[in-house]
Amino acid sequence: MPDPTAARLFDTPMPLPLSALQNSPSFKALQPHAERMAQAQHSMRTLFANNPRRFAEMSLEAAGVFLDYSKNRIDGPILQLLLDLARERGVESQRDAMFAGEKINRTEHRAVLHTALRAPRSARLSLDGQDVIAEVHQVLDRMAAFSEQVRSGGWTGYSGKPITDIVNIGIGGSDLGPEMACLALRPYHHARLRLHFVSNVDGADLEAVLRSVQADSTLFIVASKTFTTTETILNAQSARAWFLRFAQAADLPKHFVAVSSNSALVRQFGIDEENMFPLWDWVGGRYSIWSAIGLALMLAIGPAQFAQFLAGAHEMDRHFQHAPLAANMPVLLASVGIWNRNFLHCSALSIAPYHQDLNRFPAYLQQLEMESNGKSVGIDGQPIMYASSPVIWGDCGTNGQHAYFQLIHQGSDITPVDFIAALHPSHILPGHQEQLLANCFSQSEALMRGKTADEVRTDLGHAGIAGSAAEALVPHRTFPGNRPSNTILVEALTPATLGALIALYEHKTFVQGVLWNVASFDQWGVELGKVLAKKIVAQLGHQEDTASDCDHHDSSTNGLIARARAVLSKQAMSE
Ligand code: G6Q
Repeated sequence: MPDPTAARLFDTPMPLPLSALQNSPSFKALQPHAERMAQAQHSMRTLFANNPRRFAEMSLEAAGVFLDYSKNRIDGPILQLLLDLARERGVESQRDAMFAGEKINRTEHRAVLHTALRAPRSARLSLDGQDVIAEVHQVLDRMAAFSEQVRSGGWTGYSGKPITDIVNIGIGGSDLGPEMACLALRPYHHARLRLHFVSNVDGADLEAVLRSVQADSTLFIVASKTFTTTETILNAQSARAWFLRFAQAADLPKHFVAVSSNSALVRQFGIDEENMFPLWDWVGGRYSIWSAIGLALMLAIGPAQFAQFLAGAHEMDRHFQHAPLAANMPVLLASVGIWNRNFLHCSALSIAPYHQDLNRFPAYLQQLEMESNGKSVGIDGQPIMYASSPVIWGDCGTNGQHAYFQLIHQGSDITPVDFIAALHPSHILPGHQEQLLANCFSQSEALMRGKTADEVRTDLGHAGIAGSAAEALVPHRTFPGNRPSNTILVEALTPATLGALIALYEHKTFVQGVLWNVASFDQWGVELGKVLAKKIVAQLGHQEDTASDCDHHDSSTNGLIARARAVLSKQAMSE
């Protein structure tokens, strides 16, 4: 099979057929608009100047989330065609199939029902004869009862002390969601409980946490859907070994609970079923914060606030299900992303939360979007001949402004930005919030407007720099502008608005996956990582210095293994 990536990257004349997406009438009709938008009279500066209603026309609110997508290189006809494209590619029917529990995860033959995890008790949904909503609420009730006990101090450690520290051991989807959400909802935390997250198999991660906690007041949550993930199981075993230096095996049930769908392995690890909170195969790892994987979050903020978190997401679900495409926030956000990726050829999207508590949100979205849509084969198994997920990266504002924003303003690639802010601060320090928001809004304005050479000359003139000295500086101080961004605002970062914000991006990712026709709910690239290291681990652990053991790889890998073995075996001998 020819490598489609090569065709895209090097423009080689490979005779590959156009895909259904590229053949769709709206996709074809959109192409000339990209050229049109490159002309000066269609720059965003001009579009704003010519239409005072642009912001009003290109912004909307749903589930407590406000989206301004007016600072994109789009206009009415483009937007219309993008929405036609969504319709032609079956976004509405695919969406309905997902909510109805159809097995839309075709490569794993599973339903995709994270939306059922936040449906109210009164909702109805059955899957393979099981009452999904009843099962979900049964687990939520168990989580709530457990959380209440821990939070009230009724659940005590082996010495009778209440729990003070909670250590979530998990990785990927079993770590990023709870960690991101716990950080985001910091002001809602129970005063006695400190939350820790251990994911990396690098023992430094666990060791640092173990140094900061006391065994008799620490609760470990081993969070692993499969309970086979090497990093998590090794970290959990090391945590248990550490714990048993202070306590007896009989004390384990007070200090170790599990979240998993694999009860046999949980039992084998030594955790009783009554200390295990289940999840189902129709919950993808990166969509699992709403399930028992959210236990750390529920412990931190309490069952009532966790219910608000679910309710916020559910409100966004209802909006996504029922709003017409032209007023449907996830569809609009996804469509603008498709325009930037497939027509303006932007290969990255930067996430800039102007809120310190959303520190881990870029990493969370990185997994959500890149793991879901980082694919180059369509659902039909054929190579796709267009770009799919952009690279998602970013950091909190205003820090990013003092670092990589240089590239965003003046770099050779155009990187769209999603600015995210809460209008109310989550602190009481005067003056900070105005600074923060001013920075957020002025960055998107500067990206859109840019600065012309004449404007630079005027500025230089005011600073007393003229003539050749000024002309030498002009190209460096000119900003092209016309660089796209979205701004997403919530009134305050609460459990409900955080839930809605996450659900917005989940559905955006879903819509883009449908348009790109990729299998958004599998992750074979991640699965590969889970098996690749196994062979080398065995080779690294081999103490005899016989190079032939690791000769099965290429010379680079063999050489790296040999170097590591030499150091590790010396270290083992000196211990
Ligand atoms: C998420 C991925 C992946 C997964 C981790 C942890 O969608 O599948 O990030 O969550 O690999 O898997 P376990 O929960 O099974 O340990």
